[in-house]
Amino acid sequence: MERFGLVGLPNAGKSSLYNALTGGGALAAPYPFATKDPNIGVARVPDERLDRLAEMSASKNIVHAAVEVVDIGGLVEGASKGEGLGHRFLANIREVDAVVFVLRAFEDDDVPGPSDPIEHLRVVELELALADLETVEKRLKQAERQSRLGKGGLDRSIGDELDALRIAYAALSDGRPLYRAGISADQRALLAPYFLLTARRVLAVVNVGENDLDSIPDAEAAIAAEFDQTGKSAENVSVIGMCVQLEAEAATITDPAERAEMLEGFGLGEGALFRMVRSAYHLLGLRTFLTTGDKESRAWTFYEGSTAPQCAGRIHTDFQRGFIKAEVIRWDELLDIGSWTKAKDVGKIRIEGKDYVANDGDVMEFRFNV
Ligand SMILES: Nc1nc2c(ncn2[C@@H]2O[C@H](COP(=O)(O)OP(=O)(O)OP(=O)(O)O)[C@@H](O)[C@H]2O)c(=O)[nH]1
Ligand SMILES: [Mg+2]
Repeated sequence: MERFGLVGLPNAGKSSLYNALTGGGALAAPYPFATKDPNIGVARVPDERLDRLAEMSASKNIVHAAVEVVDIGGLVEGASKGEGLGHRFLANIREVDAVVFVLRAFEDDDVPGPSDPIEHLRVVELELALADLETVEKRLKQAERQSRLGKGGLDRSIGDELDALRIAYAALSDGRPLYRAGISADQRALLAPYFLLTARRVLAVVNVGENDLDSIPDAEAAIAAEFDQTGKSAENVSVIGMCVQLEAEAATITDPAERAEMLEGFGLGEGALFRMVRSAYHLLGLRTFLTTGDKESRAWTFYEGSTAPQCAGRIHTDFQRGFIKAEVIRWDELLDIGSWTKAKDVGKIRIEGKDYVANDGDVMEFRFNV
């Protein structure tokens, strides 16, 4: 399962957000380093398409897609040199697929620490960039030595890697993280073995106070502008503002109607948690296909660009190995028609072969033999 790590300064609201996302009971407390060992939980990816298909099929069981969320301890200035939870903290980040920055914008006299989200962002970016700089510097020296030893018969792959390392080094020396350094996908792949902290995609959550809900759009814009100074971050970064405290309170209400009423009362619509999980999911290149029947309706995760057999493999490796064909229809088309059998009768189910590239929202059935 894909993993998101929550990263930020102490008291930013990471554990509160973790609890809201996973229904977990992590300690959220108004003192720094309340979290020492990471909390790991599972967040459901809400999906209205799935709910509606399940209703159509009168499914007994509904299974949502899910992601893993890791609540990591707070980071402080000097973390790259071992301050605070330092190295332990950095090791926890290396294990996640995408990073969620939690940036505090709420003011509360009972909760120590700065409440300027830009200050939070600067400290977090600088510490992660410094940690990466150390890794890249070491590897760069090594690679330069290797390429000198290679003399005339310079190994091509080392040459490409050297280029990537030099670009990374230049950006990191400026304190600029790699997600906004304009690194190409090929260069990123060459740097992958070094598990760099800033080479992954970032979703920034700006945690706004419960009395400042009107300021959410401005807070989002300010952080987005900060990220975009170089104009090179667009596809790697996204920003979402919310009041974590209110979202967390709403998340504890189990009755959906009551929860909706509370969020509505604050003018928060469906709430920001759902939007946050969906945008994190999307940012990672994750997409969903669906299966539906009277026993079960289910959302399955696949990577953007996957073919029909690769999607089949998400269900079972046998399905991929013995893949013959996929029967496919878009979720909303199926819903309009009203049932799979009817859709088949009117010839609306497409037959797709092994080269078919799946789309987000496809409903699929696979034919295979083993
Ligand atoms: N007023 C207010 N308080 C909040 C908000 N979000 C979190 N808090 C409070 O801030 C304190 C710190 O929150 P945590 O979720 O423990 O913060 P953390 O980022 O996990 O902190 P560390 O684990 O120490 O790094 C708790 O007392 C929360 O109740 C908010 O939106 N408004
Ligand atoms: Mg915490």
